[in-house]
Amino acid sequence: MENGFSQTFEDNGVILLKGVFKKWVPKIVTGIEKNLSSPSKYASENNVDSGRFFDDYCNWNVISEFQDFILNSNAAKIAAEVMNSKTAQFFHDHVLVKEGGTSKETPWHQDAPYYFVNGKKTVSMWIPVDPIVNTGLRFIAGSHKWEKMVRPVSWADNSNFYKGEHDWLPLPEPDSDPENIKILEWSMEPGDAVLFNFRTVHGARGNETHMRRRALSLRWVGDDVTYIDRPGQTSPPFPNHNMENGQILRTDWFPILYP
Ligand SMILES: O=C(O)CCC(=O)C(=O)O
Repeated sequence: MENGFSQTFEDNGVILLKGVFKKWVPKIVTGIEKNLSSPSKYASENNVDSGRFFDDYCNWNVISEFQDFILNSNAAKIAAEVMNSKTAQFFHDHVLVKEGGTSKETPWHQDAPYYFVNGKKTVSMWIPVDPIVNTGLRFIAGSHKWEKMVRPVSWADNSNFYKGEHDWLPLPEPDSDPENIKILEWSMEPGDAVLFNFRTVHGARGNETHMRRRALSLRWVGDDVTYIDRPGQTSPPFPNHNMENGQILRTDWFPILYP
């Protein structure tokens, strides 16, 4: 692992790791194709005008290739290291497929407000299995340190994700303010990963290429994380979880995989 691995993540809220999961790509591809052919009740097509933007989550218990990857790769160890946490607790898996010819952008957002997770030590790992040029995630450097969170929206139509009035920041428009907002983005190869904090603001362009853009995101939490109520049903919802504010996430649903 490169020197300053954790420091770069701490400063920018995101880090690119080249080739870390390269040998797992065939398994992840098989898992994604299984998911596409047999979506769960949570799958969404995200209301696109052209192409396809599919996403689905929480399938690692039924897709053996995902389970193998999550349990037997060094993902948990990397998660603990980058979060600077003694433990890495698995939160969920998320498949995201933006087919070629899909103009729909992924809105700028943070993962945190959609989740019932409170704490600084968090990491999402976005792992593409197709080459990425101009179609990958884009990050606002340092945005994980913003005090308030950005208004979470429905990806289908950018409407408010939670009902009612809440003290969110408005959706940022980083492309119109390049002098003040630094965007980080990279070309990527299959099996590379971008790791980012749940509070790092990110989004993506449409996929105007002729290539598929399939990715698996793994979500991890660290040793300072506890359950927090949000103003409505979260995404994923995890019905009947029976947790209360301040509890650590129940380990029978969210296993500690490192150490
Ligand atoms: O793949 C995308 O377009 C969005 C992915 C994302 O927001 C995430 O993995 O947190």
